[in-house]
Amino acid sequence: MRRFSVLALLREGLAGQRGWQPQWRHPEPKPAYDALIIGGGGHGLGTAYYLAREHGLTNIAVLEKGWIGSGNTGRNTTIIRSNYLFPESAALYDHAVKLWESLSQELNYNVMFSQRGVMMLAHTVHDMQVAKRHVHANRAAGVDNEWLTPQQAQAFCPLLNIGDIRYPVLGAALQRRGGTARHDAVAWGYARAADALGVDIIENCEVRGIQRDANGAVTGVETTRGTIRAPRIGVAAAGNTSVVLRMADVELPLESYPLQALVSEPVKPVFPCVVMSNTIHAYISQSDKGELVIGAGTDAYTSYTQRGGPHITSHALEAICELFPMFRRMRMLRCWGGIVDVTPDRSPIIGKTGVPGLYVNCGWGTGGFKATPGSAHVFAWTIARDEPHALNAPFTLERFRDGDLIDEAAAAAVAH
Ligand code: FAD
Ligand code: PYC
Repeated sequence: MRRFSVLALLREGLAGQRGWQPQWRHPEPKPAYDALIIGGGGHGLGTAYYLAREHGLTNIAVLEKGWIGSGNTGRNTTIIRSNYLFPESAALYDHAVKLWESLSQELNYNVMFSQRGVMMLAHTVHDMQVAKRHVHANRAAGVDNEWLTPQQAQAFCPLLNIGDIRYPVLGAALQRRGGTARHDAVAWGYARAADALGVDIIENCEVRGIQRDANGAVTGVETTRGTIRAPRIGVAAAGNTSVVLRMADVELPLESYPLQALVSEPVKPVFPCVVMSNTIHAYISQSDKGELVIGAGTDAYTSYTQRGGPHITSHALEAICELFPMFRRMRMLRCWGGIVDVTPDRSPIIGKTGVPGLYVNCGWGTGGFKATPGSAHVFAWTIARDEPHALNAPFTLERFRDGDLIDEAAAAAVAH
């Protein structure tokens, strides 16, 4: 069987892959749809999938200015967890973790979800107090989280240096149900499944304007591939959300920053879990390809450049080498940046915008990959019913007007 597939692969390679079927169609945009989603990342594609699958809206299109997954979905370090402080957040992120657990089956596409455990280190007494507060709050909300001593942390991740280092490890919070998934498989899996339900996925189609009628309601968009009409538009454009929403005169409380990550040369499996250090702004896991996946904090300055300062990654690497001395001689292969959209309380915005027919899903900052299925699921509900799902009702734009902030700066962890 193995021999057969290697031969088949060879044959396809030599024949220009003519026998491979495209996983989704590449249709020309129609003049009009029942709904449009701007942004072909995991959140936008997932939203289209749930709109079609759960709400029967199949005459819809996803408009992506580049290729699908070319934004933060394809740039992130894939850490998935739900150990946020407030019950509203724990409920939203845990909704996502539960959907992750069956996503490969749901989409019939292997998204390689691996619940290998996410361990967040504490290096100071203050870190310990914050981490224990999260452990207690999560357990009260029915979300798994546990406190480990330094020795227990090392037993869970044997490469961890708990000796006398610049950043002593005083303990760790461990969410065993946390882990990783394959980022672009999430975009591809949702795209293929949405396409099969009739959703048009239109790549290389940048939205340049949002059209509105005399009452202010949306009527369509102007794109690099022409005008497309629709009475409902959902925006899932991550770091570009402010730019897109300004096309409809909507100002959002968002700031966009570069966030960087890097990968090493591939090595055999050595690293069994995910480790994050919020104080040091560094985190690490090993991909199934064998690369160490390492992330850093955000730049201190707002920017749309998709690349950050080199001092940020070198700081993260110094810290990683102290925590895991075994990696000192590893060579880094490449690094990159994405633009993350950060709200004042470090929680997302999912809801209506004040412009009839225009909905937004944004503000995930450094941590929206983990939320992809849950966020897409409740955003689809919001667009289909013109009202929030119970899980995203606390995350609408009105909370900034009413002062009902959900301050997750400590749980958002990296960067903020
Ligand atoms: P995106 O994937 O960015 O999709 C938005 C899409 O909108 C883009 O493809 C873009 O091209 C498109 N677009 C923008 N403007 C327009 C327009 N005018 N017309 C048409 N299309 C447009 N989160 C975690 O949970 N765990 C992590 O470990 C993690 N690590 C990260 C590491 C890095 C380096 C970065 C940058 C982010 C990380 N994140 C992480 C955050 C996470 O990647 C994002 O929150 C999440 O992927 C956002 O998904 P999305 O679908 O909303 O956005
Ligand atoms: O939100 O868990 C997270 C995260 C890790 C790295 C970047 N974001």
